[in-house]
Amino acid sequence: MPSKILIVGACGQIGSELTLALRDIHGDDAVVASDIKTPTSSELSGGLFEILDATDYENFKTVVSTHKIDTVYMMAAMLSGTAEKYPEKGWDLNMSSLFNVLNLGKEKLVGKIFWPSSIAVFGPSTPKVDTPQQTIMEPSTVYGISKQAGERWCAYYNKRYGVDVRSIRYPGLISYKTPPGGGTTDYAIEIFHEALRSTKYTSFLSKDTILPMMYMDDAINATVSIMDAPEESVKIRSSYNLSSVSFTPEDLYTEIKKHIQDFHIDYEPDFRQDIADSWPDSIDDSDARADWGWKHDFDLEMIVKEMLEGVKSLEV
Ligand code: AKB
Repeated sequence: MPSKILIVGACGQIGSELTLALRDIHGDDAVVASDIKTPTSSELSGGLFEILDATDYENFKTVVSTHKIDTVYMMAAMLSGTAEKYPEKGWDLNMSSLFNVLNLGKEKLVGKIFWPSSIAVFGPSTPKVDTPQQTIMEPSTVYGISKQAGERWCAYYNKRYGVDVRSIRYPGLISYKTPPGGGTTDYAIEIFHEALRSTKYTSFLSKDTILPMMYMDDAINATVSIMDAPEESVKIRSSYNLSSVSFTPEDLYTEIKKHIQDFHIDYEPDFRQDIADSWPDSIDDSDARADWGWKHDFDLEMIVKEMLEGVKSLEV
């Protein structure tokens, strides 16, 4: 029987693009999108869709059995900036949604699971440059703590119950189709909208804050690749480091200015500066490259070109 896929958090920044990519690959009937709210994007509402509260195990079980789901992508999460405002809510959502999906795996109700981790698992005591796969991890944010704990639970469920769970530590993701929600790296998306809307952007991170970033198409490719990889080649069952480019707000501004000369930036760092300062500058992802053949396509120049065209197309 062909595998049937459930995407949880399908209306979010990654979930929406992942849904479209998986429908392209496997066909509309093989992919069920779900979220706690009804989709606003007409593209997403075209295919199979279920309202699903990821913190409600019974709700999960019903959707999984109704559609005979085999593979789940658990993309619902509260990101770093928002979780600092609502620490307990962030912890509850991020952990209970993960436990629900891991328990579906433990009960053999689903086969394969994808769960996203993040560079937020690292903290101020982590080596900042070319951060290794295995290193000191003392995250200082609620989001990072939940992702680090989540990684340990993934590895535990894999070892103890044989759950085939796979994960990636996403860097800051850049995309234009669906707005991000409450992340520290969101400046790198807002800047494009402001560059095209007005001639000025005020960055909430300082000009020299370097962070690992990635274009959404690369992130979707990585997600599909790790899920397609043979089980034995996914050797790390906590989460894989993943990297493509690292840049600062000033680097991004300079690249955008090559296309829009009359564009200005200023800097007013807010509470997210501390979060960004606790994260790595760059990531060593050689395990992902060696184990399941990860490689990225988009550099900063290409990202800027694609983003400007993409954001412009939304305004037509
Ligand atoms: C965030 O900024 O919270 C996310 C992340 C790096 O996981 N984009």
